[in-house]
Amino acid sequence: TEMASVAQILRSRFRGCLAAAVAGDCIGAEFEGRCRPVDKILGYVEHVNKQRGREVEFTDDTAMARSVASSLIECKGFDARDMATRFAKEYKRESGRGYGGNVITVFYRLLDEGLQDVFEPAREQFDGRGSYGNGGAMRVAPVALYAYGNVEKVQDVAKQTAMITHFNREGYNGAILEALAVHLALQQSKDENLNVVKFVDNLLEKMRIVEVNDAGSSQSEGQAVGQSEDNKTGQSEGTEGDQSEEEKGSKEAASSKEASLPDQPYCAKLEIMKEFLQREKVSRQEVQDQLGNDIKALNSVPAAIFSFLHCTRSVDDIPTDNALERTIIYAISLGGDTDTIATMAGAIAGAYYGIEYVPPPWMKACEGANDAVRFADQLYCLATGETIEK
Ligand code: R7I
Ligand code: MG
Ligand code: MG
Ligand code: MG
Repeated sequence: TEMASVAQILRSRFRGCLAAAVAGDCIGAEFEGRCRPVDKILGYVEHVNKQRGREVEFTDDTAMARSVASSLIECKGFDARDMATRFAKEYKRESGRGYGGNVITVFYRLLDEGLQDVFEPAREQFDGRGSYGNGGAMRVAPVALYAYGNVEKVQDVAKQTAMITHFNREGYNGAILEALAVHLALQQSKDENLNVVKFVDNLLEKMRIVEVNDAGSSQSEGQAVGQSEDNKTGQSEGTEGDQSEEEKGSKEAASSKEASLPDQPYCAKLEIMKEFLQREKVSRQEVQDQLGNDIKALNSVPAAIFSFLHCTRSVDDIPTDNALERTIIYAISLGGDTDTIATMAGAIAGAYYGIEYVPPPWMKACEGANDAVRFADQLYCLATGETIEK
């Protein structure tokens, strides 16, 4: 029936989201921290396609996404303490998955059973500024599935799950943006070509509210949480007193510009992305320079979203008709934090194209790909209240 087919498509998209996220992490891991010509990546994909077992291993990105998924499933909802404990225990079980350099300090503290506030260790990272790394965003896809159909819940739970390790606004807002992109991808009809500019406009509309609401709320200026307002004001008055009128004027101009852009850094990146998408050609160099490709959430979530949108069309040097495959290869070809950019791009692409687009050889080669399908089915049941007969 019609209804059954709508349900089947949605279920395929849930599966595609988590399976492509795993594939992006596994395949992208080979190139993390490097920037290789696209030929080398295509060659590596050929190699992956010939594997018969589960040789291509996942990294921390998938390890943590699995904890997010299993916590939501087991608790039938978000439980910060349970999720935090899963992160920490998983790290203790397999610490060699390539975790971020500082997040492991949080894990050790989370293992302490006397800990009162699960968010405290993350809050104290980097002298009270919290981590701006992409660790909150890289693992967030299961949240968008769990909260399917409720955009407020998507944003709220994305933020909470990120804050267990990433208290910096760039860290958790990156998780919100990635979750919104997955959410939006799940909702898009595939009957007509995706309007990529409208997709970005949708994200901009949501992120404006997110970024305006917590601008200056905490760590945006590198200010330690807890530093008193008096102290801040005192400092700025002291400096301005010594300046000439001319210097003062240019400083005011600079700070009013800063108020509109750096307070909304994700919106600024989305505006650049929109401009890129309206152009005939965009070089990888421009994407790297302007959107970024590193471990900062701000310099990787936009690159992942762009990879998905850019690859809805053919890409000259990536000769595949499969747009999901193209997305992951393109994301990796941006270099830098390749496993993470590819896992985030994969999650969005998978949510749009569905599991049928994840190449079967990848499902076979990538460690954790089948588990991802199982998690997706369980999240589907949780989100829709439907049951899947096995
Ligand atoms: O964000 P996180 O979980 O790392 C994820 C990355 C992904 O690429 C994974 O694939 C894995 O390779 O690691 O881990 P964090 O330790 O919170 O952040 C990662 C790194 O970002 C830290 O080790 C720091 O080098 C840097 N960093 C900061 N540096 C200075 N000041 C994050 N926040 C700050 C900061 O506030
Ligand atoms: Mg990793
Ligand atoms: Mg790493
Ligand atoms: Mg990485």
